[in-house]
Amino acid sequence: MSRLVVISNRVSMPTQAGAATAGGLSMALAAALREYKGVWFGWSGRTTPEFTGELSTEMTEGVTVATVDLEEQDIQEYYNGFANETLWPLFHYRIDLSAFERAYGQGYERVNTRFAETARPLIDDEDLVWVHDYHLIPMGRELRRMGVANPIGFFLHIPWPSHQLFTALPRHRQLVESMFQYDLVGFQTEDYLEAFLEYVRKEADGEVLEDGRVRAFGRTIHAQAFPIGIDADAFKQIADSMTAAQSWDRMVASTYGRSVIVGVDRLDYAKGLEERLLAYEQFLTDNPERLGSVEYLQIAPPSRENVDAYQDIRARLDAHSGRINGAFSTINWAPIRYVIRSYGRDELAGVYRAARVGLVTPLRDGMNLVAKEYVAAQSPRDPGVLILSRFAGAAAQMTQALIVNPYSREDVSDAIRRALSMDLSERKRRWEILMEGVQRNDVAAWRDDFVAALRNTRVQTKAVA
Ligand code: ADQ
Repeated sequence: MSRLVVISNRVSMPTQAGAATAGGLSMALAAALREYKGVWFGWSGRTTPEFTGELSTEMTEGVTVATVDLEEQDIQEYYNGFANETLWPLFHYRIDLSAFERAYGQGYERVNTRFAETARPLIDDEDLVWVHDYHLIPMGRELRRMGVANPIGFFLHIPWPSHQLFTALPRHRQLVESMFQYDLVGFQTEDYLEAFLEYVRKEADGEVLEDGRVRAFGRTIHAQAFPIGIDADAFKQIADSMTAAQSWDRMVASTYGRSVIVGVDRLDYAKGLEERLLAYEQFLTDNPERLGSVEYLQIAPPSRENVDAYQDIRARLDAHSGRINGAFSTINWAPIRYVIRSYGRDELAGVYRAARVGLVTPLRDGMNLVAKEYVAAQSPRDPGVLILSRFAGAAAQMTQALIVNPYSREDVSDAIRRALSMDLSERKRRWEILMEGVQRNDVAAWRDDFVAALRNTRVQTKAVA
C-alpha cells in the first residue's frame, strides 16, 4: 500500500474523544491518516522572525506529523488575508466581505511555494500526495515545478461558487489553471463539481470528455464529488461513553422539563448564527405557548479572531442573544444559552443526545459535519430531529432532515415547531434513514474513494496512452 502524504494548512492529530478545538477538516484528516500511517505536513501555528523552512517532526499514532513555522507577514497575507478574507467569504457567497488586495495574493503564492519547498523532501517516489483546501490551491503546481511526478490529488472542503461569483476574483484564471496540475480534483457535492465544470467550459474553453475527465489549459484531469463524512462508529462509541453520559445527565438536569434545541458551530458568519437567533426569536413570538418549555443552546467556539468580520459577527451575536434573553426571560427561565467555548467530543456527544432538535442552518457550507455528528449521537429509542439548511452540502444526502431556507425566519420557525411536536414513530423513521446514510458515507468511505480514484488516475492514464 502506498503511503499517503497529506498537506493542509494546519495539522492536528486530535485524540478520538478529546481535542476540543478541532474544526471539521482536522477531524476528518486525522481519522483518514490513522489508517494509512503516512505523513501529515502543514503550518505549525507558530511564527518565526525569518522563514527557514526547518521542519519539526513527531510521530503520533503511526503518523509522521511535520510542521513548519511561518513569518508574521506570511500569516497576515496568506492566512488571514487571501485565505480568510478573500477566498473564504467569496466561496461562501459573501462577496461583500471579500477583500481583494494584491499583497494578499502575493503572500498566498509565496507561502504555497515555501510549503512546497519544505514538503518536497518528505515525498518518496511511491507516495500518493493529497493536498487539502482553499489555502493551498496552487500547491500542486508548485510541487510539479519542483519535479514531483507522483499522483497528486486536491480536495476542496468548502463550496465551489457559481461561475459569475468566482469570476469576481482577480486572477481567477491562474488559480483554476493551477488546479490542472493535479491528477484528481475533488469537491464535496455534485453541485460544486458542476459549478467548477461550468467555469471550465465558459472561461477556460475546456471540455468534459466522455469518460468524465476534464480537459483545459492543455491538460486533462479527473474531477469528481466525494462527500465527506464522520467516523460514525467512533462517534457512536463516544456517545455511549461515561463522559458523554455525564454530560447528558448534566444537560437533562439543567434543562428539566424543557425541550432543548442545540446549535454547534465555529463562530463564523457563514454558519448563519445571526439569522438563526432571529429565526428563534420569531419562533418564540409565534408560539407563546412554548415559552418556558423550550431552550436553545448555542455552542460557538471563537474562530479567526484576527479577521475584522469575525469580530463583527461576535459583537452582533452578543447583542442579539442579550436582547432576546432580555425580552423573553423570566426569573426561572431564559430562552437562550449561548456558550463561546470548545468542548471535548465526548461532552459534545452527550449534549447532542440530550437535545430534541439539532439546528444546523449555515448560509453556505461545504458539507457540515455537525449535522452528521448530531445524528450519530442520538439514542435509537428516542432520537431527536435534525433541521438542516438547504445550503449545507450535507443537505444533498440528508434528505430526511427537515430542510429549511436559513434566510427565512418563518421557514426556520415553522420547522422548529414541527420538530418539537414530531411524534416518536416519525422521529425514528427519519433518524433510521439518516443514520444509515451517516454510517455508509463515513470518513473511511470518503478517504478510500478518494485514494482509490487518485491511484486509478495513473492506471487509466497508462491505459489511454
Ligand atoms: P468547518 O467549517 O469547521 O469545516 P464542520 O464541518 O461543521 O465545519 O465541522 C466542525 C467541527 O468542529 C465538528 O467536528 C464539530 O464537532 C467541531 N466543533 C464545533 N464546535 C465545537 C465546540 N464548541 N467544541 C468542540 N468541537 C466543536 C470545514 C467546512 C465544512 C466541512 C468540513 C469538512 O467548512 O463545510 O464539512 O470542513 O470537510
